[in-house]
Amino acid sequence: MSTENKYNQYKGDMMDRRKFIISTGGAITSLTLFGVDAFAALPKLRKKSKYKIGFAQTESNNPWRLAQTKSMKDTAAEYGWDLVYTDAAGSAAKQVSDVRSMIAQKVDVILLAPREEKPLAVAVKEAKRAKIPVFLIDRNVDQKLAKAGEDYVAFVGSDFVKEGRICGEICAKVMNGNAKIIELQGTTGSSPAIDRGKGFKQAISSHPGMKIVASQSGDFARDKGRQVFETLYQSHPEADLVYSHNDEMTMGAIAALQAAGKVPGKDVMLATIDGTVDAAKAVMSGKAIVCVECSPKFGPKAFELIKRLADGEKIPTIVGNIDRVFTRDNPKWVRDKYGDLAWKAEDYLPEAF
Ligand code: GZL
Repeated sequence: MSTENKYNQYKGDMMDRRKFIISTGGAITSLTLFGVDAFAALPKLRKKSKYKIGFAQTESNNPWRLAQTKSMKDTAAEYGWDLVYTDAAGSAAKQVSDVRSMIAQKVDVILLAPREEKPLAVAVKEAKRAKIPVFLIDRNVDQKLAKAGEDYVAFVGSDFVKEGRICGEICAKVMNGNAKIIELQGTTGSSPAIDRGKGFKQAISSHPGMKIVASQSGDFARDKGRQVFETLYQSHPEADLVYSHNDEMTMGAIAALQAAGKVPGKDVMLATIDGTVDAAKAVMSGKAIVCVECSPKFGPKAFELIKRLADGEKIPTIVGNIDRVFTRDNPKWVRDKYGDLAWKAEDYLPEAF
């Protein structure tokens, strides 16, 4: 090969090598610049006698939220640790800025209940970059945007798909596989709303007679749930079953049915999730077929996990809740299917929130 050709060959190789270095260098830069720091390890938690814990709450518009907040505050007091509490008042954007303020205050750990799966992933990654461990409490973030065990320590909460599936299974059995269903969805984009809808549809998919005739978000709120149900029921008077993603919206639907001269539990059956006092009583009185538990009492479990993290333990990426199944009579077929999780609502009532 002539000298000139050898030089051109060398130049070409160098160009290829330069291109490779620029492209990979650029990729690594962009990975760190744009926060896709998938290579960085989870932040550690130094062992000390007292911590400053941030708890970023979504809102305080229902008994579930109030009970969750009380559980966190009571547990922080028992531990003697400082709690920095924020309330996003139903705004995901405010919840992101609440987390940013905790980062600025250099809290030791952040407990976050992401109001919606996508917007809060940004806050999770910013906390990681600030070397603050995050536990996602009760709700999750979109796993394509932030991952447990990589960007945050763990998700601590219920299996929402299973909650929805149990509601669907029990409704299908009680309605003999035939129902026109109005679905009251939780907060749009929240993991409980997404997955409770998924689980219920999975369960009824094997029953062609179980048809969802209308589905709309009541934002997990009682009055919004009432208004939404009223509108949907006016358009679908044939509906004979309400599947509601939480008790507050269920209570709204019951109020709307009664205002329309209908008898809940007779003209229209209801299935619900959470385990509030009102819902337990609705099951006991036959207004609701079933209430699947979703306990808000996260304080003890969350603080125990913080201690274990400080002790250097490997924390599982999912720390699940046990959700019981409350019916009025806890019949044999329910006990056979759900075992020890099957309870009579009246036996659960003293624990209800
Ligand atoms: C579920 C929780 C939900 C409750 C609602 O873990 O996120 O939010 O089911 C609450 O009652 O508003």
